[in-house]
Amino acid sequence: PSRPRPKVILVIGGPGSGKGTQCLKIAERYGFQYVSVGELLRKKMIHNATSNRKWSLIAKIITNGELAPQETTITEIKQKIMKIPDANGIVIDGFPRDVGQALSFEDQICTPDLVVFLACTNHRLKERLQKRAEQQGRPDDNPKAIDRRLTNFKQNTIPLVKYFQERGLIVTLDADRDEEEVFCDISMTLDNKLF
Ligand code: UP5
Ligand code: MG
Repeated sequence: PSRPRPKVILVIGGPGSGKGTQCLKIAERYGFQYVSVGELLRKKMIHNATSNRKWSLIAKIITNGELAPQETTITEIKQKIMKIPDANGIVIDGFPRDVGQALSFEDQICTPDLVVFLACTNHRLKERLQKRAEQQGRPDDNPKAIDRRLTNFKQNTIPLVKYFQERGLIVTLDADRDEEEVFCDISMTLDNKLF
């Protein structure tokens, strides 16, 4: 008999809500494979922006804090997931960004087992991103792009969360708190809902 397919967890939330931080903790605790969609796109754009017109355009889009085209994003995720050999689970960081992407993911890949929404106040998001910008300097951690990312997030999230709520797939957690407190809630949720 073939192995059951790996569990698929999507982690969504505003820029700076702690998606990357918490997804790495999930991957470590549960032995899941970690896929960051933002990182996937950033790597690809850095690699291809000078030689490829499509990717040079996408590099501009991302650096401005806008969303990359849906089909490209889904294709990248699909390719990445197919390369993962055997996994108990896959935790996907920062996807989907809107209802269209959610529909397309289900259509082309699978229905997620759980969606975790890291809910944060705008004030906290800005504070964390500003702090990170001083330390690391991601290309899209500039004031203008941060504003675009926050605006896009606000516009798209309510419908997206509602969509997953109607299907009983989403858990919303207060992500304004310390990393450890947030992770404590996440692991309780995963233990309850997945195992
Ligand atoms: N930090 C984290 N948790 C904390 C806590 N509880 N208390 C205090 N500090 C905390 O955390 C951000 C910072 O806060 C860090 O310094 C951390 O130490 C601290 P992080 O875990 O990095 O938060 P995260 O939610 O991952 O923030 P990120 O900036 O990565 O979110 P974005 O959504 O902006 O970034 P992402 O990489 O997902 O997407 C980037 C871009 O890619 C998008 O804008 C878009 O252009 C493109 N994209 C698409 O087009 N389509 C996609 O599907 C996905 C991305
Ligand atoms: Mg991140």
